Amino acid sequence: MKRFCVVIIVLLVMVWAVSASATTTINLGVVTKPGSAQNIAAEKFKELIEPRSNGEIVVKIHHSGSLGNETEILQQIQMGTVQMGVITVGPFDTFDPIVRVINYPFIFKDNAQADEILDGPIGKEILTSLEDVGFKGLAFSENGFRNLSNNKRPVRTPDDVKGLKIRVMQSALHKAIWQALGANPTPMPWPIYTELEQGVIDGQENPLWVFEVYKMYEVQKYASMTRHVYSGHIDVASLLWWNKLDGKTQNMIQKAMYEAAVYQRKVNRDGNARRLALLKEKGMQIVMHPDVNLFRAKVAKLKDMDLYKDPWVHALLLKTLEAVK
Ligand code: EAX
Repeated sequence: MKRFCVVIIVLLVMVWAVSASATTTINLGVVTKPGSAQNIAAEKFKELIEPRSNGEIVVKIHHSGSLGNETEILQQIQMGTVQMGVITVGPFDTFDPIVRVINYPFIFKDNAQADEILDGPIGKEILTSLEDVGFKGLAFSENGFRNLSNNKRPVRTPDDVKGLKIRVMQSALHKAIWQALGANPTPMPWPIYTELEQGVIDGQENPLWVFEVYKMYEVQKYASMTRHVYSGHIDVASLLWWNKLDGKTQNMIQKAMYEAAVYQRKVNRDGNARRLALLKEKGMQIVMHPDVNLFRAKVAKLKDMDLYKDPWVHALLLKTLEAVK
């Protein structure tokens, strides 16, 4: 009897060990709530990879800031306590200044150009650079082109921006952009509904899906289609964790994340006309064609500022500006 029990226990331990080693759980963090651009990329990734891995990979999406804000999620990914994240480019700024190249104001004229650069060698160089700070960069999904909203007045030129209290992401570059435009920018992590509602800030800037999903139309009267920054997400994994995976698993993750990103970019873009109509219906006053050339002129000096002084960052910025000509 005693021997029988030992055999059973040994068997149970073996079963546990095999099943434990066979399942990889990916904890994936996003700051936003379901329906958001980040969540759509994360959910598509989960949907693609779980069946392909025959149940060996399980993706747990931690959303709505349950792991903290985007900077905090990135810190946990760096440490390896969280395996993956879909994170807006802005907050990567504090970790690796190279990302400022692709958040340079007005750098991409349209979606096709953003895709061409981000899916090409320049995007690859940025993803690879992130390895120096503990991230395995997998792909770029997107927030989209950012537009300004505020509660004070319609904005057509930089003069209209003067003195507006604008919330920006936790990024030195984004703060500098709005300083150059004459606003009074305040870096704050997402979400910001309460601050807008209470009037702590006058405005914010984000792509159209944010206006819809986070009901900006309830707390913001005016919007201007400034499209001042193309706002990507970087879909990242923890390098510490990544390096422990076998090559087959790495390829499977890489491929599924890229496909999820391509899918999400399309869905996001397809929704913009509908969102614009919704915002008008909700009573927002929309300036469709602000004088973008005046905005562009105000921020042109940014490329000579300290933000881009690292020789490698500066060189990649010039190369990218050349490539988009
Ligand atoms: O989706 O913090 C921000 O403004 C970001 O755009 C955030 O991802 C909201």
